[in-house]
Amino acid sequence: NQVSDPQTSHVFKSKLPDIPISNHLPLHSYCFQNLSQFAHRPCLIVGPASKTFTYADTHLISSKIAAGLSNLGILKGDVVMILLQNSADFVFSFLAISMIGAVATTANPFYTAPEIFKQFTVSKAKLIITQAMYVDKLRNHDGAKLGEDFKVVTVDDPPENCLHFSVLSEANESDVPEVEIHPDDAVAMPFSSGTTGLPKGVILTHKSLTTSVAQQVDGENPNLYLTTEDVLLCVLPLFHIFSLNSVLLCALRAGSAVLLMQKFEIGTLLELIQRHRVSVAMVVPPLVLALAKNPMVADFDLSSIRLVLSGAAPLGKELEEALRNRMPQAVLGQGYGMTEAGPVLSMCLGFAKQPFQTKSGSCGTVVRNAELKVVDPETGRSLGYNQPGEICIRGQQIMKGYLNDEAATASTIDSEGWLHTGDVGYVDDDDEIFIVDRVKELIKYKGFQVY
Ligand code: 4UW
Repeated sequence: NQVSDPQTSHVFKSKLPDIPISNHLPLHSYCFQNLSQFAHRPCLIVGPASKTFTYADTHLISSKIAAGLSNLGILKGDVVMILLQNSADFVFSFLAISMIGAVATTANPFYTAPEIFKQFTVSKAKLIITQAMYVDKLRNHDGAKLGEDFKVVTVDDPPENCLHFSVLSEANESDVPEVEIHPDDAVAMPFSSGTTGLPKGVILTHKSLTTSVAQQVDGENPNLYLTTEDVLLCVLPLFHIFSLNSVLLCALRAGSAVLLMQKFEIGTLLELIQRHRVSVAMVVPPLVLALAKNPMVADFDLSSIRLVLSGAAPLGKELEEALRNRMPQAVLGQGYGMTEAGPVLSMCLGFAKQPFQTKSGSCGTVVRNAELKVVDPETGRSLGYNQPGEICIRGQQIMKGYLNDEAATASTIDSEGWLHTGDVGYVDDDDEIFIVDRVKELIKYKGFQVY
């Protein structure tokens, strides 16, 4: 699937045909486009108590929160920080922010106070949705006063000067303001250091995220085939784009159920997989290690798992084989993502509705409706099959740019629209991508960026 292009001699495409993508829709409208077909099916299952919200519940509560945010003065284009572990409130808040045309900046609650405050200041967030235990990280920085210069809403008992989440969740859903959302408006702003320097705000638009989700789960033969019968494991943190996009948003679009776990604990994880018959597990290599090697796994029935998708860091062949021995019924494969790329560049075609044969160690094939090339870092020329170079991607899913950082944007997305990943890899004869190295400053610990 290598095609000629006048400017670049080698461009790789998916083996799946391009499809029409509804990326004119706002993200929440796109995700809920088929809602009437599964309104009464489970959408969110919150473990270990297993409280379940249907699709109709999820849509209604998100609409109430959208109205509540608007009542608190949040307008189209304003930034709201979500500083939460995985929870139903995270999901409702994210969708609500989309509904009013605001922008969600998601942050890791385990970051230090200065790290959180940097993201908060740079993104100019007007409001933070968090838990009481993290509020101390938000006090007394650079003179910005909690409750006066910015508002804090907590999902549990609010500390001094904070509001309770019920001010949002008990609002009247008919008060959601009518806003006109353009496909190029920002909806999410995760922070990433990219190929160089400190973390920067990555502007992901409605168009970026709808395109990315469609590239995965839309079409007659979706690259990642999910159904309303599937239960997806959501233990990876939703503040990271992998889980937000490839678990939550893809599940919502397809009508699958999402099993939310606040944190990773092997015993609880295994018990929940067994109890809820989890069918699709999105994981990172340290989780593959636990599933492949932990002796407790033998005590649980994991036969419901039909698909394991690993990403965010390299997965060794040996580890992949070890997991295959434990879960012979499941298709194992990888996805390759980067926050700035919207995020998915490639995904295993073994996950398709009509699957392809794939090789272990591969990061999948470039997603449909996108172009990928491999560039020689010395000469800038694009390379053919089996020759390693810097991986570049082009398509409507990539970020709009970095917030207030034209220089970093220009050094990442070139004048022809190619996003340079800083990853070194090659495409083999079967169009499968193998990552071999990085030419960027980034290192990763358990899939998290360390800059
Ligand atoms: N193998 C080797 C991989 C791989 C990898 C990523 O934190 P960020 O910016 O973003 C991510 C996103 C991962 C992701 C998103 C959606 C998805 O479906 C999926 O598939 C499972 C994965 O990690 O870090 C980006 C950097 O992480 C490395 C690579 O260096 C990339 O530039 N990376 N995936 N499969 N390395």
